[in-house]
Amino acid sequence: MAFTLPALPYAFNALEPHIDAKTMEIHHGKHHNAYVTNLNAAVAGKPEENLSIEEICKNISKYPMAVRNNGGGHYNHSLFWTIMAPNAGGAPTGALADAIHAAFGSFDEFKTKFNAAATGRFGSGWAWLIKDASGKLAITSTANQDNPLMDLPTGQAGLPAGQAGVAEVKGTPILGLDVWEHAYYLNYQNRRPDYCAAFWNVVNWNEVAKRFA
Ligand code: MN3
Repeated sequence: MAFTLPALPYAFNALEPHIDAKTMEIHHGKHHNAYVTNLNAAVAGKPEENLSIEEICKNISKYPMAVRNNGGGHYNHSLFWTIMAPNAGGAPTGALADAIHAAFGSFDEFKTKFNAAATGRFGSGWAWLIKDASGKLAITSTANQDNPLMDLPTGQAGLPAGQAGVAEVKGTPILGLDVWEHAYYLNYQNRRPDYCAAFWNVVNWNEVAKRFA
């Protein structure tokens, strides 16, 4: 098996009451697991089965949609589990806090803009905090399982009809929020803004700072 499902670094119920145990169990064990299984099937016997998932994302334009969808799903969820933790939340400190203030004015302003990206993403997708090539922070969002690492055109340009573009801004994700309904529907139903607000209580800023560094 080229790719494996990473173990969840905490118990299914560890993020309650913000994210419920049943959602975590299904999200990790069924949804993420399916991306891994389908990614392995899509790369079986091909050179890309020996690449890292980051390398695959950075060259995603070379691969079929099954690799884009399931490879993106594997990368995105692998990041998502680590940037959350029990007894977390609060505000970042140090160099990351400075960079957030420099880019967005204040931590509250950053959260407002990130929540706007998360709630404004129509249908399924992700909101991201990314570090761009110059080291600056930016907020963006992507549809489906795309992510800002992917070497695809911005907007709709150059893509086959019916395929959404990827992030308007490219860079390395350091924080991501899954806004697919499977991430919140059991507990929040249609109330995506409530889920986005609750997310701040479980953000693992130590891990985000490590990815920023
Ligand atoms: Mn998901």
